[in-house]
Amino acid sequence: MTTTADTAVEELDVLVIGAGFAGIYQLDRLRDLGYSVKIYEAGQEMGGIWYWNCYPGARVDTEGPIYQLAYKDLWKEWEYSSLYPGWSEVREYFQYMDRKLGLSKDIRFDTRVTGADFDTERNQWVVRTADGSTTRCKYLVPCLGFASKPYIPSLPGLDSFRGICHHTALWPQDGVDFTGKRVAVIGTGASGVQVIQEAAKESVDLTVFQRTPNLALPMGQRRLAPDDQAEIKRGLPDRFDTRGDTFAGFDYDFIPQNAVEISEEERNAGYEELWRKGGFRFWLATYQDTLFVQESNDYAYAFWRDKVRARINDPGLAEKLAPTQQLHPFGVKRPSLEQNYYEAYNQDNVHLIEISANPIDAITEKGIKTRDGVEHEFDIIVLATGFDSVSGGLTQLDLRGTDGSLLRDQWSNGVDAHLGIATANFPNLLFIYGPQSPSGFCNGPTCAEIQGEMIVETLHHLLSGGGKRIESTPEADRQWSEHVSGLVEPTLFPKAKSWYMGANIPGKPLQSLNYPGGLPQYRQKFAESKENDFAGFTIS
Ligand code: N01
Repeated sequence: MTTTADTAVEELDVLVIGAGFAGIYQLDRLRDLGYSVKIYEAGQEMGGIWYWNCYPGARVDTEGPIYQLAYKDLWKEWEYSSLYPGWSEVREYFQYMDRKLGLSKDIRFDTRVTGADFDTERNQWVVRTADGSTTRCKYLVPCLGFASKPYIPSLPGLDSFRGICHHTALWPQDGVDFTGKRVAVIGTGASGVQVIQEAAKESVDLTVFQRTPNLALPMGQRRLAPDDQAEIKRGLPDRFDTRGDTFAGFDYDFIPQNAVEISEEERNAGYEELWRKGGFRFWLATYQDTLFVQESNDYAYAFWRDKVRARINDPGLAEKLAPTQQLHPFGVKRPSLEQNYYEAYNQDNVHLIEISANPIDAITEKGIKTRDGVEHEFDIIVLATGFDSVSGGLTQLDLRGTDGSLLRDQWSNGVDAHLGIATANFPNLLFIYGPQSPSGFCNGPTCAEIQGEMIVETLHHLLSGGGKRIESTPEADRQWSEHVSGLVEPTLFPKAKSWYMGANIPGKPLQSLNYPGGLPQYRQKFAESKENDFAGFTIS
């Protein structure tokens, strides 16, 4: 640490922002390679998304065994107790990694980075934090996840509500008790579905405000017995190896067969098998044309709809939760994994208000007033309204590049980011889970390691050539954007208003925020750049 007249300025090789999977992998890898590196983390603990999203029912939608790092054989001594672990157990996994790797000694908790300027004379980032401190680093590596900027819609009167109101991603660490309370949940995305399942059990009265039904899939949750754990351990090395070769970093991939080219009997037998196996298989291990060809997608939707409607007693409710005609193609808005979501609506204490037909007019002191003039009274309002996803984490920071302009201004008409890890005018800024990388399409720990290694290799290339500064070119950024647009264009993704396309935030430019070509192609693109002397980057 160097000291100037009035302030102490910490100097580092690498400053990582965020102590989720990507951040801690980056810290440990770079530390081993001899860099001076620290993480600044806004929360009080490690865990990234699992620190902030501690709402009732928060649970990972990836099978636990592959929701961990393959790195340093950490998995040999770790077991999740159920197939889909809850948030507190994922946090325990981070504590376990800390005990093994000694991470927290190099993490400054409760330290929110607010912005950074690039000092072109010293080729350093000058990073500011909310507590007023300044840090200088050669390389800045934001590992913000794709959901670090919660989105709260501008609902008139929101501040006037006298009860308890929280966004799911800003949930109080000491929890909120739903027991005996009248609860409202606004939003039926992944967060909404999970919190609804818990609130239905605990509250005296639950009202769900649904704008678009979630096309949720059966999770297939189960406890893992000692025999299961032993079998999982035997299979894990192969499953880890497979992860990098699949579209979404899981250990399964699309069936290389088109639903439109096979008989109805064969197609339905395939769907039944995927449904029985559970999880995201009905989405990401299904026929390869499902997310491209409307006819194929229609088959998947009809199968999903009929399965779900069979679980809902009231036909009117069934029509709202699983409409006869699909509102958007299946799977181009993220399906949730559920355990008892549809059965919850059969309970007398659970009500559904379709705000597409009867919008929220205002939040009042007592509750929520809908367009039909009814004021619904609540003790607790849960805002499960999502995130300014993928790009929002970066653009909320005051990051200023070489010409003094802000990153959010540079991206005001849309994101351009070479390989999804760098953008012109911002040298030595390398981001993980960033826009136009697999990000929200990828199992987190898989991409933490794969993209983490890309950062390691990029820094190694820079330093081995004696360079001080690496940055992508505007041309490379533009070409990458065009490549991403070209990949999403033939898919059905643009047909839904989803966070995948930035459509959930009013005024946000519409574009594919995640890399839609799958992990193998993404890795291949990085390999091509590397083989060509890191094409798309300039070094000085
Ligand atoms: O957010 P979302 P999320 N008035 O954007 C509604 C990951 N995740 O936090 O669909 C009323 O999906 C909105 O309605 P509509 C996962 O990748 C993972 O649930 O836009 N309603 C929608 O229903 C996920 O996809 C896990 O019509 C409004 C909801 O709010 C991503 O994070 C758990 C509204 C927002 O859904 C985001 O999920 C949780 C308004 N003005 C999250 N604005 C696990 O792995 C929005 N909505 C378990």
